Amino acid sequence: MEKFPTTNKKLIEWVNKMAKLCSPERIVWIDGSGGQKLSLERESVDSGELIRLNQEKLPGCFLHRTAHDDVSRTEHLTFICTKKKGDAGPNNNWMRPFTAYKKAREIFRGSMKGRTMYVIPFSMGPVGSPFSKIGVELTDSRYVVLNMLIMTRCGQAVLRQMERDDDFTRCLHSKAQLDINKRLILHFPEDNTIWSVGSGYGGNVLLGKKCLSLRIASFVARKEKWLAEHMLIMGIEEPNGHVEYIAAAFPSACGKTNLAMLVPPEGLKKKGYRIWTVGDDISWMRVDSDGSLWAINPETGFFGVAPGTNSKTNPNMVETIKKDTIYTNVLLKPDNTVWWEGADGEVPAQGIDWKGNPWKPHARDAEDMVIKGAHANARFTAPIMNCPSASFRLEQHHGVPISAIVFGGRRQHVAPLVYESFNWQHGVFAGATMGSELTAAQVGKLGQVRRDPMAMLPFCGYNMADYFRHWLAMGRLMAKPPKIFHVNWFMADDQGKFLWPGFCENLRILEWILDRCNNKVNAMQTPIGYLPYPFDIDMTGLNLSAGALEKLLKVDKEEWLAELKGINKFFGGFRKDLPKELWDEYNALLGRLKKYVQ
Ligand code: OXD
Ligand code: MN
Repeated sequence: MEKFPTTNKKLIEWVNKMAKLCSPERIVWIDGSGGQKLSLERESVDSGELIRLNQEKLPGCFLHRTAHDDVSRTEHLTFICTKKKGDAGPNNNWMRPFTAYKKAREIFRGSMKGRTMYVIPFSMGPVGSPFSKIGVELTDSRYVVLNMLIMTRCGQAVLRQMERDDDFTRCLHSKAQLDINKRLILHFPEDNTIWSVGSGYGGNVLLGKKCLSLRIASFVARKEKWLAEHMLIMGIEEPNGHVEYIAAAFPSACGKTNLAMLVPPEGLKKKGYRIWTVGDDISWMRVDSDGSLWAINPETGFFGVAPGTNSKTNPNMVETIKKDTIYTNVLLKPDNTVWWEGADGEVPAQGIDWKGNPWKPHARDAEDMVIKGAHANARFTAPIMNCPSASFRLEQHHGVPISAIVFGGRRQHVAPLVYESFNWQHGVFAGATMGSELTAAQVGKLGQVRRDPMAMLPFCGYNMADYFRHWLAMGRLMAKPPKIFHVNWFMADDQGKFLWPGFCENLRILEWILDRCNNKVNAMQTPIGYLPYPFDIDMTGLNLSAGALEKLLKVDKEEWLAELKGINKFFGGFRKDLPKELWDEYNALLGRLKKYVQ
């Protein structure tokens, strides 16, 4: 009989039951101590799971390589398992819970033979905060344990909390044989349970992240009347020293992480602006006793994309990942440091690529394709506390008050640089119709719009029509709801050249957003919402091409009428489930556009 460091009966029974299924050689409880972390790192290096990097240049840093077919989230193997299919909605893959458990049980059976099963008690959000949720992940992967130690609060403090509050999300993970044909990422929201098997990739196996904090949490949030969102949270310190907070949702590859920790451009820095990073990926938001929306970032780390990260695109991240970081699938340089496409400095003359093969620049594979040193989805896992712009409010149990919610997409045309919605319901419509054009990096027709409401399409753990209804209801719960905006950093001219420089210059638009929240500036009323007067955007030190700002702030009637056709088709997919309010917004916009004289 194992000795357990807890008296929580539910936990003991569940660990015993899962151990019986997976047959590990031993069970180790993660206590969150530095000593245990050091032993795990040592064991991982000995077993080859991690490579210790140059400790002078990159103290506390390691490199991990995944299996070649296990490099990103596998959405087609990800399921929401509710009793009724309609509860998962058209936005999710669905499997009957009985079938899902049965299928996965066959893969889990004996999968940890000869291995250690680690028990990781973790808290999403500050331990003990009424905002937070507790989970326990069982895993046979040391890489998972070491990543979870960065991404979440784990160990003794959580176990102590569990003596008081015995409810928790049961998260079971096994690498099993890392076989893509025996890989399943299963969510059982009705049982508060997640089972992930056959993968070693972060998004599939760090179960506190997408699986708990978005898919399961969104399901719970609807019942408990709060919001679990795929959003960054950032504080913008204004010249008067006051910090205002915004939450923003963008589909993948639209620069969420870069925005969350931007360094103000010179002119705005001089004025006195400064950014405080609360989170780059997930926001849990509740209506507090003051009638406003308050947000926490449930995580304690970044799991960011390495390629393209450099001192120009994200200087704060470059600082953050200089220590205590786990790199995954990047290039290893001869001096035991790392590199990726789009990193600072010279392209190395040689190295070991993400697959573990010798690499030289411009080398080509059998299909004559250039071999990348790092995988396009190579990652780093790093503590938020290492970030120079880390917010001083990260540990506050009620989080931060949200003044504005910002939605955005990647659109060459149609969506102007920024617009403000007329009210909450109109803002929900803007979020629900959000979309991005496919880039060369994605499967599909170039330029085709993929709708990704609130950037939650792969992460909403229930029927998205009900999710929209929940968003509408949340607006009615708030005495002072945040204003909702839509931004588009990616407008292009007819040659496809970006009209807006993006990156740190985006702060100029956030400044306008806050000025609107604080009633400091007027705006132009257009059919799609309020747009800035060009003179209200601080352009000091920025030379845009002639007429660019006017193009960026234009509402093109014909383009919007065409856009509405796409929205009509998208809404039609939800049939009678779509809330009537969204059709009302659709019809109202159509009416305003028809009357619009440009
Ligand atoms: C992520 C994603 O990994 O959104 O954060 O795909
Ligand atoms: Mn994300």
